[in-house]
Amino acid sequence: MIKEIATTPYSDQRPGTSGLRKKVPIFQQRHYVENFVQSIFDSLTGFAGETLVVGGDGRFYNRDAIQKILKIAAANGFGRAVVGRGGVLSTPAVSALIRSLKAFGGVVLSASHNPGGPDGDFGIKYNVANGGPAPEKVTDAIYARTREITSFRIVEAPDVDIDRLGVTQLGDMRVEIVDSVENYAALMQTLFDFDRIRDAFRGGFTMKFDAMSAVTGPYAHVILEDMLGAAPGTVLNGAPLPDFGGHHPDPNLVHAKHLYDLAMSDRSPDLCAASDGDGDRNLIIGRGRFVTPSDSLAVLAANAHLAPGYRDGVAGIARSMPTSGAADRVAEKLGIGLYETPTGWKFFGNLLDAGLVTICGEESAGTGSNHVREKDGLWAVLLWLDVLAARKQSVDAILRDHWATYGRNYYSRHDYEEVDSDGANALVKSLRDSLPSLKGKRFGALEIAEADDFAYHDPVDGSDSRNQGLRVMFADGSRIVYRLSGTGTAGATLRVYIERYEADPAKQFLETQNALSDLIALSHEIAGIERFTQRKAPSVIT
Ligand code: G16
Repeated sequence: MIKEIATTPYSDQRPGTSGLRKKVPIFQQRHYVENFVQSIFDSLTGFAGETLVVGGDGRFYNRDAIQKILKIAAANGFGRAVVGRGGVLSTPAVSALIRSLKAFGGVVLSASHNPGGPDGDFGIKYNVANGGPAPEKVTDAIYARTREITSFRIVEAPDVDIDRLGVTQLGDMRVEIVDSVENYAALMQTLFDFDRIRDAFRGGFTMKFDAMSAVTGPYAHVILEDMLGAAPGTVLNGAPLPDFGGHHPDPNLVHAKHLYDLAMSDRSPDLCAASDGDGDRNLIIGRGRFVTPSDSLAVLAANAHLAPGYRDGVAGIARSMPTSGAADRVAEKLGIGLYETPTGWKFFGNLLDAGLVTICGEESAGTGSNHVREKDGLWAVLLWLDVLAARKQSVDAILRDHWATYGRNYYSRHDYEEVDSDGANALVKSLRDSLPSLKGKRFGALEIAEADDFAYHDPVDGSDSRNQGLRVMFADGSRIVYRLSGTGTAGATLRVYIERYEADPAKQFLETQNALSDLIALSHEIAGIERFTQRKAPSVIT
């Protein structure tokens, strides 16, 4: 039976960089989830009888939210819902399922790399028929709707058993519970040379993959250990836990430091890798060599043709604006397009759909391709594995060769987390106001060539996105970029991205923070970081 239930709007349901992310207790407020989900459906048309994919990273509140979403979807007229067993699907697996089932869209439940648990974070994101995050015009419409919603529609029925594979009926909607891994693993087999990778493992290649007690555990066990023959024990922390074991499932050098330490030790396997809460980010560290996400994008783009799924080459490369320019040099050499977009995977969707780009990446540990419309952590690991197996070289050797060919972009991101929002906003305003006067200013050997507020014009749909990050660009090609995170859930997070290009092979082996030290000092001075945030140093350096 369908019920129409009266509700009152919440004022804080504006989707950020990647859907609505808040602390769990906020989502647990009365009708908070219901309002947002009904607002999603109110912003869409033409889904009567269509298929909706639903799944999340298994974090705390995933199961409760799924029951609500299914009942609201059924009441709103969807014909079929496809749900990963236990409500578990990685973000790229949702994208893959939407595409292979030709579904109308999907709902992804995750707060990505943010901690989980009763006091942790949760999130809801809507993905459209191409498998990617809804574009801004849709998220804007959803937000507008959340501000005026007065009721939602829901089927009154017992909860669906989401742990048993098979089909059940919920009102007029069919609910299919499917294996979380199968469809995704089959897609990976079409892209990579599994025989070649299997041979490498048989020949003694070793790796550790840390699933961080998050969603990629089951995927990695099946693909790396069962299908590719990696030694049992290759996958660490492979059982997904609702609170990620109390850890921060963020595969960076702070939260995956143990992996970094292992890779730098004499016990290092050939490859250390990790993925985040919902499986879309990746960390790649070879024996003795960390690969920055920006370099990883460039190396993968330059070598993708070695994998069967990309043997015809790469049509173009896209990167988010704050991502380093390493990929630009690869695009230049290959004679293909390079697209610079705002932060947020949703901006890659149109470029991928139009066939303008094949590979995309972001400094925030995201890399992906046209196989889905999300970044994809395991995909990046598998492409690295395939390239390593094909070239029969170490990660370090491949990176050195890359820098010798293209030059090295020294790159680091400094995050000031949970700073006071008013202070952070004041910093951005003050810096934005000072942009016109920065051009031509000299700081020692560094001269500011250009300073602006990044704006993006989408070449496919013609839409414009403004205020996407403050760029200070120097005459020698160095850059400092400032922006506020759109994914934090407490206070504000100021991100400062610092980059310097080094063409001289003799100078390509400095420690990164040392290589960037003058720019780092300048990043404080130009924006008055301490004055506005009361912080002398960043909380996370990646
Ligand atoms: C999300 C987005 C990414 C973005 C990242 C960081 O990743 O999908 O496109 O780069 O957030 O965004 P911000 O700098 O605004 O915090 P994820 O892995 O959190 O879904």
